[in-house]
Amino acid sequence: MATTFTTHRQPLEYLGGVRRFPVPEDKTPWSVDYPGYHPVDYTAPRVLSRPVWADPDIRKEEEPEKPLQFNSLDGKVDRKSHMGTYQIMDKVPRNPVGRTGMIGRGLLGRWGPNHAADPVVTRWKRDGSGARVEREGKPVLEFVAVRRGDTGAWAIPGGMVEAGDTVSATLKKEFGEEALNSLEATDEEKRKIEEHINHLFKSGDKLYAGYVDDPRNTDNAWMETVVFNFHDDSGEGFSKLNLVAGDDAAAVAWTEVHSGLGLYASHSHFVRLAVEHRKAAW
Ligand code: RP5
Repeated sequence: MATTFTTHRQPLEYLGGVRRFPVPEDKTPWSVDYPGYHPVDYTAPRVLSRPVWADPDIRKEEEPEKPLQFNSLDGKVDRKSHMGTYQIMDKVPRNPVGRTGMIGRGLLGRWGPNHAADPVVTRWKRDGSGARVEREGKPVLEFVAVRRGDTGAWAIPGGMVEAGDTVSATLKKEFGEEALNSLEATDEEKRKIEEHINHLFKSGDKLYAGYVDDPRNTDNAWMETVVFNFHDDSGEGFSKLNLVAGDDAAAVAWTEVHSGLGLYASHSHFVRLAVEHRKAAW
């Protein structure tokens, strides 16, 4: 299945009550002239307050202490894009997919790519006798989904790669925090969770690395991710996990995979990639 990226299907109402400038589908690509384009300029106050995960406001600062090194590894911050070299226009990166109706960073901390990692954790759906359930001759998958606290949408329990962290550490950390509530576990429980995850996440298959059609994207800041599939073929491993929603997840559940899943951002597409990889029912 080909991946198609859009920016025009994102809701006009941005999280936090700001409204994007509406961009018609045919005006999304930068290659199309659009003299009437007046994007709203928005960066959330939370981002401007300079938490550790946010860059300085380089459009306003005459001389930022140390210029950001776009399209490269900038100290501990990876500013390279999976999409190739992105352009810098008027000091700031330009979304490689097209116009979003908003300039600034919105809710995102980094100018340019904001890197995330997404673990698609799967097992086969089984009936009471333990036999695999099939649909149209193909086995049915289940995956661990979380309900996001911000939009309320169901999603893969992924998260941002923090400066200096690796994708594989982020995959484990985010799954532990969002699906197993490791943040609120006792030291002994934490040790067990870590042991479990290290074992279960020992071998994963990379499904995707690239742009995410995330509702927070702007013309100057966008989400990218690396997606891995961790699959429990026997049903013996992951089934023992005690799923408890934690961190910014409002709920967590093993969820049957099918074509009607309406997940957050590009997550239905990522789950579909796992389905194709496992030759499962859709
Ligand atoms: C999505 O946002 C990614 O695919 C990932 O699942 C998520 C990371 O952001 P947070 O969940 O940390 O907000 O674009």
